[in-house]
Amino acid sequence: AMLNFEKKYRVRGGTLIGGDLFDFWVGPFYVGFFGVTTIFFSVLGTLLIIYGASQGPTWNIWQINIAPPDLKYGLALAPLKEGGLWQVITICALGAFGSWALRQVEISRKLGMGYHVPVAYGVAVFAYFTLVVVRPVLLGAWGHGFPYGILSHLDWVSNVGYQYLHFHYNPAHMLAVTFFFTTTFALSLHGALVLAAANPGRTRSGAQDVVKTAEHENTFFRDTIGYSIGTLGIHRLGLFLALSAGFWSAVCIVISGPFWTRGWPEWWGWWLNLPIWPL
Ligand code: BCL
Ligand code: UQ1
Repeated sequence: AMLNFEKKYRVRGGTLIGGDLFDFWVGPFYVGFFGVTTIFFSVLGTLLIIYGASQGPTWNIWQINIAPPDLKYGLALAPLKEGGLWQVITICALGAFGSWALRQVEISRKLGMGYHVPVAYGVAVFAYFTLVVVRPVLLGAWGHGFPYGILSHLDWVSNVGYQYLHFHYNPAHMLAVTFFFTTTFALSLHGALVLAAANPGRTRSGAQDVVKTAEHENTFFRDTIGYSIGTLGIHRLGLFLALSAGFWSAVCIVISGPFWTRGWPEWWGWWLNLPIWPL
């Protein structure tokens, strides 16, 4: 079923590749060339994960693990059951994530919108790409990628964290964590403010009040903290905070090893070494 206004937006064109060949919808979903490649890589990747699980010791969903190759394979292809599967699954994942981003671009073009959505999603893909490609390549072995499994990837994060003694001292990790927390704080303020304006309750005479406007939203924050960033501004701030969280996450892991090999607490020696401290 199509909503009455949908037809107007279901325009041909805007495709990046293949012209009209894949320019079609299935039910409510636009497919396109990159819809086809997304499905291809997702299905293949998922089947390979299930196959990998079948070759492992458990079907316990928490314990299933598909590990990257041993470090001895360096940056070469490994035998399928010794990390090769992880390598092919990684290619499928990147194929699917890249296809998904390009499908977002095609839909943005159809609708005459900016590319903000694919750019934002691209930052999450960039963080994943940094974990499984950039850092392993810089360190010289695919074995530095993280294993695919629920508990196993948590173990990897813990182990890699303690390898640098105390990951909370990683300055880029500090920024990433702070941006993640600030993002949730900003979104909670925004969600609360919008709902408060949209659900005004009753007036003092007991009648149902009408929905408030952006002027009331501005006034709330001017009364509270003397500043309102505005209805467009809060969305710009939210995008900036969220993208910064993903960006600094990628930075914090790519510098761990390729740039700094000792404990992160020790990195702060630069501070103690400033020539400003009395003997
Ligand atoms: Mg730490 C990383 C927070 C303690 C070691 N840590 C991170 C960051 C984040 C964070 C900043 C992970 C988010 C990220 O990369 O997003 N850490 C954090 C916090 C604490 C913390 C808040 C805390 O103590 C309160 N960390 C510690 C302790 C260390 C430690 C001190 C362990 C002992 N931390 C590490 C290590 C790492 C982190 C090591 C990292 O490698 C990681 C990091 O920065 O990685 C970059 C980015 C987002 C992504 C990577 C997701 C990408 C998603 C993709 C593109 C799409 C997926 C689609 C999906 C498959 C589809 C599913 C289909 C659905 C079912 C429909
Ligand atoms: C805000 O100022 C604003 O503009 C009216 C919003 O738009 C609806 C908001 O959601 C929020 C949270 C604020 C307040 C934010 C800051 C940074 C002062």
